[in-house]
Order: sequence, then structure tokens, then C-alpha cells
Amino acid sequence: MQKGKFITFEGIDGAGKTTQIDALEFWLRERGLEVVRTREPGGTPLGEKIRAMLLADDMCVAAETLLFFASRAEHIERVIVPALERGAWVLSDRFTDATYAYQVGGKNFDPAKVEMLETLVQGALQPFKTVLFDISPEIAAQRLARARAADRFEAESREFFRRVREAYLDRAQRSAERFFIVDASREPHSITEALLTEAQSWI
Ligand code: T5A
Repeated sequence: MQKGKFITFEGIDGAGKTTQIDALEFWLRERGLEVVRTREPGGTPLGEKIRAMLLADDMCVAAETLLFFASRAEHIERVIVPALERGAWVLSDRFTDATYAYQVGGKNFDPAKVEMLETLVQGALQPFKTVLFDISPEIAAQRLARARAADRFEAESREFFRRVREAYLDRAQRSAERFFIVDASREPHSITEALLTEAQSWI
């Protein structure tokens, strides 16, 4: 029986997740709770090597999907499950919803294949809550253009990110009890306020 809480953060590239995860991490630590902050792809030494390949190297969508799940298998086994068993709060910047949004929604990969991999790699593990930072691809692209050079995913078209956004919203609608959707186009402080108000009900 896991004692901790597994929270994931999702949204299209440039939605502004990082700033808000920082705020939630600080808020939880102030309450004396153990927090494990992690990310996908990545989160382990092997996962970080896989991340470097995924963000830079051209590959077919099947290979891409398998690499995301390889990184995830290592992440679950070595980081997420041990932390949850200790009673920690695990805050993961992206998890399997991203595979449904990007590879299935964005790149038309077969959802039945993702479901098979999800069962194989995760078993019954699912996030306790998922925060979806919802924003238009136009605003997200403006933020990223100001912030840094684009990686392989960030260089995708507006139409691609429109499909990814729709796929996220569709998943949120199907699992309404798990998802908390925030309007990520607002000012950072007002997003933080909404997130921390919601987080009070998770403790
Ligand atoms: N991926 C991942 C898949 O395709 N399938 C999968 O299964 C998984 C797990 C990961 C990539 O991999 C893909 C998705 C991704 O494309 P990444 O670099 O980790 O790559 O990408 P992100 O997780 O998207 O991280 P980003 O840093 O790109 O996005 P964030 O964290 O959402 O954005 P953030 O916080 O860096 O903010 C971007 C800019 O906006 C500003 C920030 O200061 C920054 O400059 N900003 C705001 N500006 C105005 N108003 C606000 N409210 C703002 N909030 C932030």
C-alpha cells in the first residue's frame, strides 16, 4: 500500500509548468512533507540519457514511444515507487498523459499500443492528481521564443500543438476526478493561487 501522493504536471511546451511546480514544492516542504521532484523523460541517470536522444535525434514514432516507456519503467522502479512507499509526495513534470497527448494526439500513434505499454510498465500505478496547464499554442510559442532555442518537440507546428492540446483536454474530460485544469495564460501569481488553493484539498 503506497502512503505518498503522486502528482503529475502536463501541458503543451511553454505552458509554464516549471514555475508552478517550484511554488507547489515550496508550499509542501513548508508543511514538513517530503517532496521528490522529478521529470519525464528523465528522472534517473539512464532516463536522462534517453531524454537527450529523444529531444535531439530523429526517429520514427514507434521508437520514440518505446523510448519514453523505457525511461518511464526505470523512473517508476527506481524513483517513483520507492518514494511513494516512504510516504513522499512525488511531483513529476510529465508522465503517461504526455504520451497520449504527443504521440497519439500529435503524431497519430495507435492508442491501443500505448495502452498495452502502459499496462506493461505501470501495472496499476496512476497519478493521484494531474494538473493540466491549458494554453493556446500561440501564447506558448511566444513564451518559448523569448526563452530559448527550440528542441525537436518544440519545433513542431502550431497545428501539431493544437492536436496535443485537444488530446490533453479530451483525457481530462474522461478522467475529470483526477485532472485539475488551470488556465495557464494568466499571470504566474494568479496561477499559483489557483494551484495552491486546489492543493489544500489533496493533503
Ligand atoms: N514528451 C514527453 C512526449 O512527447 N511524450 C512523453 O511521453 C513525454 C513524457 C519534454 C518533451 O517531451 C515531450 C513533451 C516535451 O516536448 P521538456 O524540455 O521537458 O521536453 O519540455 P517541457 O516539459 O514542455 O518543459 P518546458 O520548459 O518547455 O515547458 P514549461 O515547463 O511548461 O514552461 P516554462 O515554465 O519553462 O516556461 C516557459 C517560458 O514561459 C515563461 C517562463 O519564464 C519561460 O520563459 N512563463 C510565463 N510567461 C508569462 N506568464 C506565465 N504565467 C508564465 N509562466 C512561465
